[in-house]
Amino acid sequence: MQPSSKSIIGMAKIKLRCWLSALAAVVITTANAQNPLITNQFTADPSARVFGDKVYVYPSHDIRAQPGHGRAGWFVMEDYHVFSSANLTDWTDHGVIVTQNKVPWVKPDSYSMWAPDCIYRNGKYYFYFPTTPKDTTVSKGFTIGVAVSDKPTGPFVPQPLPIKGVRGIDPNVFIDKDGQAYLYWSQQNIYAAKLKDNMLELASEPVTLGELPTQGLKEGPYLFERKGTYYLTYPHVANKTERLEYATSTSPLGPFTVKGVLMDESPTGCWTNHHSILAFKNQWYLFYHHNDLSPAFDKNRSIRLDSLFFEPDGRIRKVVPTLRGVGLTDAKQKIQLDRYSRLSNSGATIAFLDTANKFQGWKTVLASNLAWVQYNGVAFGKQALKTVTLRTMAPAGGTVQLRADGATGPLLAQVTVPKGGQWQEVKAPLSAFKPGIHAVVVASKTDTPVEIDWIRFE
Ligand code: FUB
Repeated sequence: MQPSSKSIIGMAKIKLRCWLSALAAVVITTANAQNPLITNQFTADPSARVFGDKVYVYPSHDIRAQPGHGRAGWFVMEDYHVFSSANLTDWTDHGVIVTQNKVPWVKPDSYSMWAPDCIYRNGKYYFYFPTTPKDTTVSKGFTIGVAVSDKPTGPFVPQPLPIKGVRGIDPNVFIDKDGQAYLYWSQQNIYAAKLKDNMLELASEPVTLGELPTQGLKEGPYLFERKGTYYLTYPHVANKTERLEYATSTSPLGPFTVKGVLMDESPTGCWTNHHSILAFKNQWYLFYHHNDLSPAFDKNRSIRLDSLFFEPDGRIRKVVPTLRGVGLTDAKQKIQLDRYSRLSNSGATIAFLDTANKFQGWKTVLASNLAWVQYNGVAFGKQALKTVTLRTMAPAGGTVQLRADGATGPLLAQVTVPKGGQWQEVKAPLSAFKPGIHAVVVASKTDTPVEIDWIRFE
């Protein structure tokens, strides 16, 4: 039987509705090779995992308090997104996976969806999150719940109740080689317990990991194993703000021996740090956070990523935070020089493009002759590129030179920036092409300021 024109229209409408709802959950790709990793929203407390051939990051999601929504001056967090990347350079936002008012046991509008974790077991992804229960007999403060999915990107279905017997924040789950799973969490101290095979219930009484520092807040535990050593890593306030420390053991439940600091306190006073550590394609990485996009308010944070190395005896080499981050930047993509590797001691500064909308990102300002900025790890490929485009502004006009590999390296291009108070894209021919991977140095040749948003080779 032929469908009637009415039913054809009906089917088309249904298809359109399905298509529109798929579009509503559409992924947003944010190409970004530098720190912070995500620049279109605040992200914090990154729990990163390798699932298949990709890295997935489950951060918490800071937002600004609005009248009647969240407490001004404090953490305001209502949901979680998940981000993925196959190369640690291009990140895809898969959208919201869990939101406070859709979890049956969560106190509505409590805006306390703090640092989560996610782990894979037997075909399911278990997402652990701490927040405030509406039933205060469960906990007067925080407790920890689980949401389960068939895919790392969701949909995650929250369990009807939080995990029994857990009070605290910052869940972290570790599965040992023998298949035993452990839950770690914090509430002043750091606690641990075995998890049942269903990953939803404790299988043992919680123990306090008591060999850690006794003075100063400890939170955000993250446990991993390498070459038979169990590393318990955690933020700790030894002085004024959190730094990342670690202790080791031959067993997931300790006893642990404190080993040292793996990242110092923030030099600019961001009070929290929260991290995770993983190996991906034969390199270890540290995910952590800083308040890059909100320098005046450190409860609006942004996740970062830097490489991590072990000494031959298994100690963790201290990670020095960078803006450049990890990975290579394709010469044909926008190269954000403000996420620099090196900057000249005088004349070069970094500033927000728009102080009223910091999500616009940053610019490099070369204020005087010879001021320079260096950006490492630009992948030029093999095929000769012919031009470079700068998004730039020079109120009095200016000239910059681009060189490969260093301030005295081969000249790639000289670019004259016409006088003007507006951003403009200025294109110049390349005088040389260097195949392969190079640092790019951009240096001013005039005493009048030149501002650069990004550069791109073609
Ligand atoms: O993000 C809220 C809280 O701040 C986390 O749970 C702590 O680890 C700290 O980063």
